[in-house]
Amino acid sequence: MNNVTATKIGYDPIEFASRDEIAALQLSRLKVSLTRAYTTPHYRAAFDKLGFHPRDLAALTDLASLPFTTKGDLRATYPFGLFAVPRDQIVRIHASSGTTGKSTVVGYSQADLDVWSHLMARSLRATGVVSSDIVHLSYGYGLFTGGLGFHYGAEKLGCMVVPASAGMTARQVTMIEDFGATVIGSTPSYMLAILDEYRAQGRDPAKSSLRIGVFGGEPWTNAMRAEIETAFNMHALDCYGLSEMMGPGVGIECVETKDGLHLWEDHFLAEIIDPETGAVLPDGQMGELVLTSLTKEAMPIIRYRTRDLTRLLPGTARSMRRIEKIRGRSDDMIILRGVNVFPSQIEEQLLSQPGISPHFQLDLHRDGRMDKMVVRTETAETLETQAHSALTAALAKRIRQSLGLTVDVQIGAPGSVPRSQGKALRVIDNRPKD
Ligand code: DLL
Repeated sequence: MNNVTATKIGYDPIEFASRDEIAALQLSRLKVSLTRAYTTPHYRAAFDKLGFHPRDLAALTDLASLPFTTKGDLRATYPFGLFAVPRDQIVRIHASSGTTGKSTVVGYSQADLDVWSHLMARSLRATGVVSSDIVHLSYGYGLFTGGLGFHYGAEKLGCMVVPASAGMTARQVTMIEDFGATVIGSTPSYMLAILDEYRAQGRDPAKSSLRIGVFGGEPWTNAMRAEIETAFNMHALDCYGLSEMMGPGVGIECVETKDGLHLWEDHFLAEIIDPETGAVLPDGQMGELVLTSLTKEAMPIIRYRTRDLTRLLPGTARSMRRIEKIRGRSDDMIILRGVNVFPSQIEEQLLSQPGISPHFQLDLHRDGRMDKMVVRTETAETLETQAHSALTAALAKRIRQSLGLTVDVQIGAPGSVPRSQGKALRVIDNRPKD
């Protein structure tokens, strides 16, 4: 694998600052952020109800007494109700369609876009990207924050950007090869589609010019990392973010450690809560990530319930704390006959079974009184009937033994599982809602 070395040249001093310095900066910025939020009817009503005024904040821990913000609050104030600056200071909006209900809108001032570009540039630098890189972006451009978020960050770093967007996979491969891209950004599931296309064109992905891939927007496992790194002979790093906080670039894995994602704590304040009780949990415990924006002008967000499950870990390559790779969203957790399982756990099993492709979908339905799950995946290569049956049985056994779940396994021919161009649709739940 190409060697990537990190030096401190060009880095922001705060990335290596002491915890005390970071906490002091957070406290002063939190006061400003709460004051900004208080100018919106939503937060004014929420804080007034508690008899809280932003000037009352004395310590970071005081934040725990304030109410959460949820996706529901964004829907209730749709489209522009949470904006804390006059409409004419908003220079960009993004929106998420969401899988259920109304879409949500987020707005940015020019200063917000500048912070975002800066943090994406900082994130890409942490993955080993340098100004001489050619960055091919296969994240969707548009209302999704992936494309433009990476685009501005890579340009800020001085890279040459290829704004490919997602789709037309055969052309993506042509562009990567013709332009000699050294870095790629895409959702991890779309990277697998690009990998398939390399093979379909008879090209060896390991011989591509790519040396770094920065993947995010959806959960993916370390097993998937190994698959992508081996196939392309490159580094695959995880990038976390969400529209409500900014977009991509809230947290990033550093190439020197690849041990979870450093959160940019100078701009976001992180808490982990028990998703049932809402109580704040100590570092190291698994729970739901709650984020507060510290520098956002147009749309400050206080204690946003991300629904993403992870835990907070001490800093390593940077002083700022890390989150463990996101296990999944609490709303993606499948409860099948009383067993809790995340799609990422199935992904790990599929990737540890030789002969299976990493593409999959989980189909849930009710059969009589019984809830059933069909794991739909496909073979890496076309197989004889006998080998196919043996592989089906082996995979079902592996899932039963590792996760304690009896599932139906259906292994189709290569290419039979629908491919995504953005975030993969992993779970199709057709069980009656009772
Ligand atoms: O997905 C921002 C993004 C784009 C991040 C490209 C990284 C790369 P949303 O569309 O608002 O924003 O979706 C946010 O996606 O709450 C997580 O559930 C999930 N997600 C994002 N990054 C990761 C990741 C963008 N690295 C939601 N691992 C978040 C796991 C992720 N889940």
